Amino acid sequence: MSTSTLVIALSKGRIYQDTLPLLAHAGIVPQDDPEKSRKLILDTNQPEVKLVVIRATDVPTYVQYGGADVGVAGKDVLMEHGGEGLYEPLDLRIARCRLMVAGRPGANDSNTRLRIATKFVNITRRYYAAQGKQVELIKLYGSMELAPLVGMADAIVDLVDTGNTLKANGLVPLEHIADISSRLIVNKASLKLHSQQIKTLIEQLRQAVAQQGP
Ligand code: PRT
Ligand code: MG
Repeated sequence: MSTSTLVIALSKGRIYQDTLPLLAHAGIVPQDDPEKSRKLILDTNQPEVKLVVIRATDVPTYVQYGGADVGVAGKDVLMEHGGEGLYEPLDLRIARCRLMVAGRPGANDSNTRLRIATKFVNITRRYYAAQGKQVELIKLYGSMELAPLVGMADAIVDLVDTGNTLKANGLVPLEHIADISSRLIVNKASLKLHSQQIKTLIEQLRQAVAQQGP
């Protein structure tokens, strides 16, 4: 790839779907559909802009190490990653949800040390440490809701949108940790190298977000 190429990292699914209209506002239109294509680098209508479509949790890592110049990642993923080497200039206000402690009603009342199952181990450790509480963490990679049902954990830390997944499993939200939305992230070296290209992109996306409404 030429050095003037700008690489944008996205994840499949809701982030890709919600970012497309924002990119279109910036005049960037992908030439392939990542849900159909097996290609890892997608061309766009602009010869100097490429998209890479990767796992949501890998987006900050690609941008941190310069594998991509910019990316779109959930605040949950950024909080868990730590944000090292990343500049976060814009809240895109897409893929919104809440990061919560959830469990059976009253699960967090006990005075004994709680067992928490989550994929967000760093966030969870910090959250309880700030309250001076010792918890036991169980790292999972998905379907956290199952852990309390099979008696493996007292509670979970997970993302909640409608609350339907919790409800379907007899769980309730117990504590609110953070409001989540997706953010534009930029590699700090890229910002210097592609300064004008990236500043223009940020401004166009900022306008698209404002037009998108509340
Ligand atoms: O799915 P995969 O393992 O490939 O990766 P991922 O889960 O990291 O990616 P993806 O695309 O599912 O999520 C990407 C980002 O979308 C997350 O990092 C969040 O910032 C954001 N987002 C917004 C959500 C949700 N809403 C959401 N509801 N991510 C996940 N969920 C899940 C949640 O984990 C739970 O299982 O949906 C379920 C709850 O939804 P409700 O509506 O039943 O409450
Ligand atoms: Mg998912």
